[in-house]
Amino acid sequence: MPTITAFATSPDRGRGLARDMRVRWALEEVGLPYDVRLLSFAAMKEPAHLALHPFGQIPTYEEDGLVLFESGAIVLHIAERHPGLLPADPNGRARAISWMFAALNTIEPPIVERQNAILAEGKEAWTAQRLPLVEDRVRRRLAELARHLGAAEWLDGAFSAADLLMVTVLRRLPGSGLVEEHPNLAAYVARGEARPAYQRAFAAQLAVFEASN
Ligand code: GTB
Repeated sequence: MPTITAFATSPDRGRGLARDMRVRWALEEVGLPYDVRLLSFAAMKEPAHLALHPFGQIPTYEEDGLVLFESGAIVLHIAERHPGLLPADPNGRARAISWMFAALNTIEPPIVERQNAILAEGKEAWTAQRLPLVEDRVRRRLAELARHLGAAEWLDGAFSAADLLMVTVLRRLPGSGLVEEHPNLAAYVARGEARPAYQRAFAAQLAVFEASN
């Protein structure tokens, strides 16, 4: 049984915004039971955890002597070894992997930049000027994504690890109204969240937060 790591007390207060959520969801989609080791912020920076994760973060993934970090790599590892998260045909699989990278490499960076502008730099005098620029970068990517998605249910055919990652990335804009500017994107996120595997993963991380309070 794999073991993953997660925040002992998540700063998102159980809203499933930290990156263990995407790993939990992937494990639930393929029906793989898992253990969770909860870490404090201090424990993440101690040698025992740094031996698993060079940057002292969550999530990590341990299974039969294999240690992985980076949520995208972990989800890809799970998807490659268990049916249900990647198409069987090689071209469809390659396209799904392109979309996994797009979620993490093209869509997530401006979203993280916006989050940093608000949470880490919100008190700086220049944030009021900079934030609209940062939000425009997010808007541009969301408009492009919405145009690609159109009326489709998922990014490329059946639900895949790409949708799993993209939905978790889009969920990092709570209360901003940015996703809601595109009704098809809002419906896409809602479709992801309605999946039974998502709901089990969400409930599991929420239970951790509730137990810590
Ligand atoms: N690229 C890595 C990956 O995809 O796995 C990034 C991992 C990462 O950023 N981990 C964060 C972490 O361990 C948690 S998820 N941070 C502690 C540290 O760096 O010391 C990022 C996150 C944190 C909190 C919220 N939130 O409160 O809403 C959302 C997302």
